[in-house]
Amino acid sequence: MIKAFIFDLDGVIVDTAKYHFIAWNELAKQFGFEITVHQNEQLKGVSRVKSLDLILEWGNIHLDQAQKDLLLVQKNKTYLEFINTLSKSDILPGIVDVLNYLKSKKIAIALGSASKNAVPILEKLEIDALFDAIIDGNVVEKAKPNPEVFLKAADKLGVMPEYCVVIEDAKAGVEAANSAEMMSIGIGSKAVLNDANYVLEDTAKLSKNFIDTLLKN
Ligand code: B16
Ligand code: MG
Repeated sequence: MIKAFIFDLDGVIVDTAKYHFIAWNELAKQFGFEITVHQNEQLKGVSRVKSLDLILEWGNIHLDQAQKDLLLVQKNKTYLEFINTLSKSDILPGIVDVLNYLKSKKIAIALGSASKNAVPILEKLEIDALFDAIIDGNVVEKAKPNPEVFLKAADKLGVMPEYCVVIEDAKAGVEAANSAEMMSIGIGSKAVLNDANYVLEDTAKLSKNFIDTLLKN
């Protein structure tokens, strides 16, 4: 019996991946290289600290912690300039309808994101009030694929993990949901998200019919 839905943020509710990509690339350019689209895929769902480590590894750059901290602040500053332009119109197709439909069915809703900017993003999108629990990068210690983010969300909602459904666009997020013993719905390519219980090619496919089928089973 499904009692809660836990949504990832970037790639499920809003496409902020393109802004992360620009901000990380500005940083990489300072060191004389650029991040490829393929490399950017590997940054999805990965924390800011871990993303920087990967990028420095790709550029074969070695820095001390103080230098890394400065870069993390710089990257986030660039990223926030884009985030400040967000509005309701940036919410991915079908998401507002799904959130409202779940509310009407009295299904609990949580956010489970690696982002430390999750709350201001939801506020910009004007959907923060629809979430019964928000678990983000500020309260999670172990990054996806560790299930901590989703287990904390279930705990905050007071729902057993087996009654939760996770909506994720990243492979690491699907793995985290599976480790938490929750049902996983992947948004994106079947080839990448093959471990998910269901894969939908985009958020517009999260129809009322699809939700009803899940709730009935
Ligand atoms: P921030 P999600 C993740 O969000 C992004 O997919 C990932 O690219 C980003 O590095 C991470 O948040 C941290 O974001 O720099 O805002 O703390 O997909 O888990 O919602
Ligand atoms: Mg994501």
